[in-house]
Amino acid sequence: MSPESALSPESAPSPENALSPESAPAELPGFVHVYSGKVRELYAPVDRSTGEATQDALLLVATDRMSAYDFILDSDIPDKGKVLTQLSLWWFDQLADIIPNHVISSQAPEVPDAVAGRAVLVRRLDMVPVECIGRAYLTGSGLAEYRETSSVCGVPLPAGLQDGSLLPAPIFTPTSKAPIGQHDQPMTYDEVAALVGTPIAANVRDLTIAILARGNEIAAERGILLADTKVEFGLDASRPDASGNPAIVLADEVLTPDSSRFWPAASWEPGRAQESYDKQFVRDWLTSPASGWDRSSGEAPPALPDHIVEATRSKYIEAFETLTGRTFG
Ligand code: Q0N
Repeated sequence: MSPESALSPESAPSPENALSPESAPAELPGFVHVYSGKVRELYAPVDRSTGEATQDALLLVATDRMSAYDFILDSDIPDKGKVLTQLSLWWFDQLADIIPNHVISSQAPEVPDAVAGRAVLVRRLDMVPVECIGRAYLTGSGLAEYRETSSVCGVPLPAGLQDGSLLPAPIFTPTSKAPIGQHDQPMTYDEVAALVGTPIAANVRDLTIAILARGNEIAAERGILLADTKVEFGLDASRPDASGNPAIVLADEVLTPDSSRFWPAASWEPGRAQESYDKQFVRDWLTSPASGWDRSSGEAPPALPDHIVEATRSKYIEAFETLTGRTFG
């Protein structure tokens, strides 16, 4: 997927952004909106001399939206966009010796004041069309696939693993990107290699596992387990590597609670669903009688009460402060 084909201006909506958020994305002077994700928005800077959208950079803006049970909730979580952006920036630094990243600037003047703290100007890359997932522990869709096939994305696993089990070694379980509202499809490593070529496939596989391993080393010092993570890579033709091939660059966000499962190490116990660091209050309330919501109804969940919003905001800040050792804000 080329940057040109991946992103079309808002005036010509793609099937993805035709389905996306109920509310129109905010107008940002000097930028044109190009894409809405579930919780993030992409804008292209407008060149001041030509009035055209710039081809080499994008503004990645994190909103305060939250998803649970495959729904975007009606209630925003205040500061969530800032917390996740600042956490991602911190991880990019921790990973800098493993892989270069797409960040150009996280500050004014490149980042407008209206989205300060929750936006980054990034290099526009030719995205590798694969969601690169690394798993250190078994849960979620990986567990479901294991129970049906004894393997995940073509990787055979030993018998007897439970929800939350530590895997014998971290595994690469890529998926193909599906439009919003559809589920991503599991792929084997061989399918990735057929799609992008063996050199890039082997590189993104090894990089995904290395990012997961570094993430777990750092998280372990803070009493946190990193069960799994999704990363996205792009190619930067303007930065050829030693062999003259485009450099592989880490894009998107990295090692945030939206892209990864963080579990408190102290309460880890295979054989049951683990406590989710960030979404547990929301899930518990939505599935409690208090919400009046029936998950199997297909109906959208109700707005969250203020105390659940506040408890969730505190968990996101706690995750940031525990992992980074910094104070948020
Ligand atoms: C890009 N996505 C999918 C926004 C991010 N550096 C880049 N260059 C070109 N394209 C992209 C990036 C980045 N990052 C990535 N779409 C375009 C990831 N989305 C998910 C929704 O929020």
